[in-house]
Amino acid sequence: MTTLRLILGDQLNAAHSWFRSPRPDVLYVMMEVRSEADYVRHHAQKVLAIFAAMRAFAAALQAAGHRVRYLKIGDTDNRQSFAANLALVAAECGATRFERMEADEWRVEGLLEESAQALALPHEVFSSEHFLAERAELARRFTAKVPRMEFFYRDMRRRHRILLDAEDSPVGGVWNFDAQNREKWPGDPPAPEWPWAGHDLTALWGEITAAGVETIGAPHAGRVRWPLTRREARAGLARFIEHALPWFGPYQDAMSTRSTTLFHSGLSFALNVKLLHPREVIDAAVAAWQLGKVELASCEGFVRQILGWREFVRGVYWARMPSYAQGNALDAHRPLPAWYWTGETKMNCLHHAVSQSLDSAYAHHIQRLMITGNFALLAGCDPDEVDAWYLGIYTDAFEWVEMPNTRGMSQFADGGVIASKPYAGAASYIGKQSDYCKTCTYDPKRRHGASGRPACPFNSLYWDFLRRHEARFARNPRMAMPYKAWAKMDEGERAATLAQAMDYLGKLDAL
Ligand code: FAD
Ligand code: DLZ
Ligand code: SF4
Repeated sequence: MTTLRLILGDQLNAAHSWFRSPRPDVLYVMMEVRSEADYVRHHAQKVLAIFAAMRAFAAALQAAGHRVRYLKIGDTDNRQSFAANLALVAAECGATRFERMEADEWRVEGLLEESAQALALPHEVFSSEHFLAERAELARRFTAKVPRMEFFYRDMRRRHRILLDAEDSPVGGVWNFDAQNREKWPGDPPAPEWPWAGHDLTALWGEITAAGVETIGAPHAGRVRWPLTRREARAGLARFIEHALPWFGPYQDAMSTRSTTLFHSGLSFALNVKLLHPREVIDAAVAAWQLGKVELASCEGFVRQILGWREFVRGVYWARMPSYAQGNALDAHRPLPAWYWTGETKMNCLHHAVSQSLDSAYAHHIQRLMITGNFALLAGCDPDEVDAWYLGIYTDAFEWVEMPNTRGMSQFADGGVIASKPYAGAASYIGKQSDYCKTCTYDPKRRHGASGRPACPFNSLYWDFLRRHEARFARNPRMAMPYKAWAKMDEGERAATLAQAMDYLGKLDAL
């Protein structure tokens, strides 16, 4: 009697009840497969980090006495898909039962259901024991009407008793300190170094390329700077709490040419492959506040991202898939400009955000939302292309979290399920939050004009975006200010601005 248990590349949860004690009747199977490496063009560091973390996890299980069958990408008997490899290993070991954890992606859940049918063995699905809200709970809370994130978050604070006082009210008297979290970073305090040490994965990179996997971005295979084990992830969490969390709040929305991460944690990869549990990350932040090491505004701002946004987008994803993947509420069809794959644009903010992403497989939230995402939104780029770009380029990109952020929060392609207004901004916003504009070819103050320092494309595209979508947004109270400003603008100024937008839209690749 052998039970075959599948562990996916983003299920590296050593604390899972499966692993409490070794069982001679259980064989764990892990596999590096072309079907997962190829369904989208991934960043080289994403493939490297996932495979290396999977190998380290398998080795740790074996060292603890568990039986593991591990298929490497270049193994000759690797059939390169979940279904075919499961059939192979089930036959090899004479499996009498198949068990797996819930997959986080709708696509993979379907593949594994089909694989289980084909195996024709008794089949059981377990929780991944990672999220704070289980899928059944999400199904109850995310019905036809999706709650607003703020109310979901307050509910999660109450349910999990996080940052509450004795009367079940939020500590500090308010639920949300967002208004205090919008400062520009002057360069002081100095931002911490990149949070992760390097790993020499040259041999693994050789195996990946020999197998023919095609990737984007810089592999930096001799020094892959991502956490591969729980021990490393825990150490990174401790460093973040000590050196960055105190400044997380005020500089949460800041951007700079001088720092890739600023005061962000860089923990998303470790969280998403489940090397870290969200509760331990939240508890570490709350403990730092209780000890007086960080202000409440920073602690709460950080907790909100994990207890609020991360769990919330997962709720939206499972409530709305598969139709969510087709949403294109703003009817956007332009191809993504070619420089999204090279960083070669004169727009300094985009040059930095894209180049950094290609180099490190990381950008922090406000770069994703207000630089790369904002531009694609204003230019009317096809959400399918935008989605594929975000799903490939970041080490933390898994569809359940990437898609609602991209299609919903950033591109408004879901028609407002996630965001109550589009995250559209002109150069004034980018200039206020960053040092990008100072050294840019374009003039952040101009709406139109090519002579001297040409007008910043974000400005004319912003007004063109508002005009294009007037019917949808003009009556949205949160959009009243810009529509009023547009109405007040001189007729000639409006015409010149829209003509500038037309001109830029006709030559996006050259900007
Ligand atoms: P920090 O700023 O230190 O935040 C701490 C943690 O909070 C993160 O590690 C993450 O787990 C969580 N978090 C923060 N913001 C969000 C959010 N909006 N949604 C869900 N969790 C959040 N996050 C991903 O994990 N994977 C993605 O593929 C992804 N794609 C995105 C695409 C777009 C267009 C946008 C606007 C955001 C996306 N995000 C994604 C959310 C967010 O940008 C990243 O989680 C964050 O930048 C990761 O860096 P960090 O660990 O330094 O985050
Ligand atoms: C992202 C990814 C990649 C590139 N490769 C593998 C793989 O070879 N084997 C595997 O088990 N998982 C991989 N993953 C992660 C899966 O795509 C992940 O399990 C799904 O994204 C489900 O959330
Ligand atoms: Fe970006 Fe415009 Fe500022 Fe240049 S001027 S950095 S394009 S916002």
